[in-house]
Amino acid sequence: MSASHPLPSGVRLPPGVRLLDLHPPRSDFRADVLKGLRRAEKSISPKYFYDAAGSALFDAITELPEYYPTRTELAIMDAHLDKMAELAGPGVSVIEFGAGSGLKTRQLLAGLEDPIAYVPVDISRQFLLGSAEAIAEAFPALEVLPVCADFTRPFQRPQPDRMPLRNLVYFPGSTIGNFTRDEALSLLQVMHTEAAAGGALLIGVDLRKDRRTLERAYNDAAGVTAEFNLNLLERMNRELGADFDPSRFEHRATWNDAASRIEMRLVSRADQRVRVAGEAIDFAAGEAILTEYSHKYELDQFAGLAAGAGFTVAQVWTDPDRLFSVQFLTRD
Ligand code: AVJ
Repeated sequence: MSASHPLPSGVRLPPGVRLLDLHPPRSDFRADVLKGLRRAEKSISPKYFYDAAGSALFDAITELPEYYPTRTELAIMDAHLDKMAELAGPGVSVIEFGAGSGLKTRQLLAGLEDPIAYVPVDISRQFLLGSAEAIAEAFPALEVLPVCADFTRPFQRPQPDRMPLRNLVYFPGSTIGNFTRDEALSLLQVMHTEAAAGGALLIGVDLRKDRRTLERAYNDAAGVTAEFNLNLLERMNRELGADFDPSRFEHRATWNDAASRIEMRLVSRADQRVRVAGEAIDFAAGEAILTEYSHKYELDQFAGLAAGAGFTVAQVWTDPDRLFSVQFLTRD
């Protein structure tokens, strides 16, 4: 674990950016896929959606008329940035879980009073350096200290040259929704640790709403979400030498009210055998691969979960239709 580990050749850090490379285990796509496809209930983690094609498709999703979360969260940030900055106070170090796409992060950093440091944490060195570079350019006074680590486990925090008054953990996008309650609790516990004494968490949390709105958001008319889901099959073909025929699978996204989540699946249209990384995987007609959960919370349920990790909900902002929330959580 050394900050001076050599970077891959060709990577040059801009001035003001220092990478702390904690060498996260390269998530093993092949092993994870085979394990997931051998289960009685086949599944693949949603983290594997985001190769280059998948990331571009996700960007397209955020622009869809049916997909309300991204634009709603941005509008909430826009409307209440002053109050958020007031709660955060001056001289914070912003620790972002996941390398930000940029827009929301820039908005936040621009609104804060004299932020000391920006610490994006991501398992992908490539995304991390891309976002670090963009932020460093836009905010020359900010210390940009990317950390390459798996944020689901506690990690070593880099020490900014200037002492921050408190840490502000930032976790936008309702990415928390991808995790089951148990996983979400343990992730909140990691954020509690990283916020450190007197620190806070600013988090985007999507809210429970009617089935129609939710199922539309994940079954858009243009079929972009279907493409995003089916890209997982293409990715296995590209990277694992699999022979999936995407036309023989169907995108399905349904609201599970009891579990309060959207469940995304790829459903086999026929009995078929597919080869993945040299192994035969059989599908019965109608059999599915679970690819994503997207949990939606009631405010009191989320407050209960956060309390379990040691956080107090200090303030909640929502849009007029109460579709989405941005929440400011504090810890002692
Ligand atoms: C990025 C996990 C918040 O759950 O809404 C969008 C991903 N999946 N459409 C979500 C997603 C299908 C998104 N998150």
